[in-house]
Amino acid sequence: MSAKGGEARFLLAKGAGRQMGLLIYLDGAFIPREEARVSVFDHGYLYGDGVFEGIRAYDGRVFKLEEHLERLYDGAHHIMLQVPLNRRELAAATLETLRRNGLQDAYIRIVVSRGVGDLGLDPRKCPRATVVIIADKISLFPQEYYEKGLAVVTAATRQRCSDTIEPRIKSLNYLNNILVKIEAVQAGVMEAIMLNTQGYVVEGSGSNVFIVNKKGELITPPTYLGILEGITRNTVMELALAAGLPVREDIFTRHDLYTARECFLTGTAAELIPVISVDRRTIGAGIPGDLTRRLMERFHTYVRSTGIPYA
Ligand code: PXG
Repeated sequence: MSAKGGEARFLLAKGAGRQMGLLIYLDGAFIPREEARVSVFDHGYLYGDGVFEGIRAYDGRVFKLEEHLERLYDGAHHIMLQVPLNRRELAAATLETLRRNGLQDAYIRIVVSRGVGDLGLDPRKCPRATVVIIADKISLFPQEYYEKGLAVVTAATRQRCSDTIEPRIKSLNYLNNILVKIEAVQAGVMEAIMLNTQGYVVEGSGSNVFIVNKKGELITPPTYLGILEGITRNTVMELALAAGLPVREDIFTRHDLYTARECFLTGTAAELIPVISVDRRTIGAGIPGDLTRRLMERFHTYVRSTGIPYA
């Protein structure tokens, strides 16, 4: 009996060990997942004061690392947050996190928060920013949705105006996006699309949006409308241009969305995913469109043929 118990404990420990195997970068040290903790006095926790990035690695190479770091440092610059590492050092720490965890395909989360300080908003209370890098697996939507497409709704929650928190900053303040996600969940779908206060389509809760109009043009909202300038979005625009497809940034409304021939969402976590209905209006033929599928193929080939190797 005791041997059995011992075996059970061992198996449990082995299973748990796999989980615990994950090493988190925290302020210069690599720490087991269970022990990687940030203070409750960190202003990232107290006030959502900080910036983050979500990055992917494919086949041992980090996709668009420089672009992600540029966005992170631009956001930090805007909120006057001094990242304690320079870009080269943060890139090296990111690659090292991947190596330490032996991950070939991964989702990487870099979080730079204002750091530990007293209660009170004043960022000067925080002498040093906290830097966390997590590398793990992610699958945002089940595989079947990439094949048959997503049903989405438009959210009642509007995008914040650029004169409030600039949507181009990937800040730790994601409550607006979470409210949009809650609307999706309440409607029984996986994602919701946001409009701005003028009724123009802007983006998803964690993704950018594209339509193919009746002329066969690929259209995505311009950044000045108030969106996160997605790195996947920019990649898809480049791939479309390279393939000779007409692509442009333009404003459009729910009507254009409902009457589009095709629609899809892009994001680092989501990659490229077809949308087949919006607010229960069928998009095109109600199946992933030809152009969407062609771009998905090009995207998957491209991500595996580029990026910074770390093996
Ligand atoms: N818009 C918003 C609001 C985002 O948060 C994107 C667009 C796509 O950008 P990239 O650069 O990734 O192509 C994002 C990024 C999630 C999750 O779990 C998604 C993001 C960030 C954090 C979490 O769905 N998306």
